[in-house]
Amino acid sequence: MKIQQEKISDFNKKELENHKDNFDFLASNLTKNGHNLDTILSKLSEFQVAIPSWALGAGGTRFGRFGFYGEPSNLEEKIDDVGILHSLTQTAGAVSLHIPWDIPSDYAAIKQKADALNIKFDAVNSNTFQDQLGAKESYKYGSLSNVSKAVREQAIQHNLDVIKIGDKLGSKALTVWLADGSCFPGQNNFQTAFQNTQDSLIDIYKGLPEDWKMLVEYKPYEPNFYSTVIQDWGASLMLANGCGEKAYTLVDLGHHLPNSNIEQIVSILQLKGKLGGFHFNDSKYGDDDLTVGSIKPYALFLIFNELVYGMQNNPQNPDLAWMIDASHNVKDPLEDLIQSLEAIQEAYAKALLIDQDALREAQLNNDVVKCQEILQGAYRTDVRPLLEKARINAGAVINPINAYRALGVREQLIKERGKNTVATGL
Ligand SMILES: [Mn+2]
Repeated sequence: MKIQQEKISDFNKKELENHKDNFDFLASNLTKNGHNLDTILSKLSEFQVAIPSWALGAGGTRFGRFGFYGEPSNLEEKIDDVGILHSLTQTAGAVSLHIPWDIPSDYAAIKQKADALNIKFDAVNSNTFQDQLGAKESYKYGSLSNVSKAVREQAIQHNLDVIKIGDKLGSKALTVWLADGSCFPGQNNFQTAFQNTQDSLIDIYKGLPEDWKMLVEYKPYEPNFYSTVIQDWGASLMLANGCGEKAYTLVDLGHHLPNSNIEQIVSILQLKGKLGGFHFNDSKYGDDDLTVGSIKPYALFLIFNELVYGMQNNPQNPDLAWMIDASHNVKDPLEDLIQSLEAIQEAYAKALLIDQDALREAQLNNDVVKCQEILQGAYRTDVRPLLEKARINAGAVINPINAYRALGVREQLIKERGKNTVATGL
């Protein structure tokens, strides 16, 4: 299914008047306060977030999985779904593949399909947290950190294969997330596991093409509940530094212990030029993978404040790989992703409204109240008309959820794919 441009224009006609009233009111206030709307709008249009292939179907829990009708059952259909998201929002111009779930059977055809929908291939993700059918070695006790050299070699080879697949599609980064760790005290020697991981990552790093990055993702616990080899940003940064300048730390919002100051982590990583990628989601308790901005929107805004500061002040840090890493158990996955994309744009837009000069001055004067007023003044602004305007400028719809429903996208997908399709993934 492909959404035709004329349907988007028709849909926008119905909502244009309402949008214009709201936008004019906001625009005149912002302009009065010295903001350059064109700059903000073009930054919003440029900000593209990758959709991971595994988020297009229903996710599961440890207790069960409830499918969602009309899910994509192969890579072609997954790219079609990202195409739908991108035509409605014009902010989802990339897909992040997971190998072995998404190995193309025809590379040229897949590339052609993605090109036609204006979708790029973002970082590719390896998988050494599951055993694959017919694999000689098992990852039950770890992959890159395993005490067995044969297991480590199999896991290294898998990552090298993933790089080759990504390279054929035009990806420029490999994301490594390891489930490696231990469930009980004494099970692992921490130092051996860490050193094995470092050595394995160096072997993978040697296989990176010149213009590629390696992104090392961390997570404190789960599936191992006593220790994880790459448990925090410090471990990730040490491993990245041990590999070389093309290796970076990747921050996933859900991969922190409760109440961690994530904005401070991303800030310092950018100062050191070592923040490579970012995974968006939200959580109440742990790695809940809920819709972005659904639980802690102010925390997301504070993180964006630091990201915006870093993008403006840290040329030593490369452009980031942005991705949504969420899972959908009760919502239509595409509606959920539209809500996440909106929340990301909203937090970004609010962070762009922060008067950085005034904030710096208030900080220099130790005017704590003023600092808070500046941040919260930006946060309390309803920026939704700005996002609508950015979407109109980019040829997307004013209100993506309304359009998705009015156009009967899910009904059409069910008609095309049937009710019982199951997306590969978790
Ligand atoms: Mn992640």
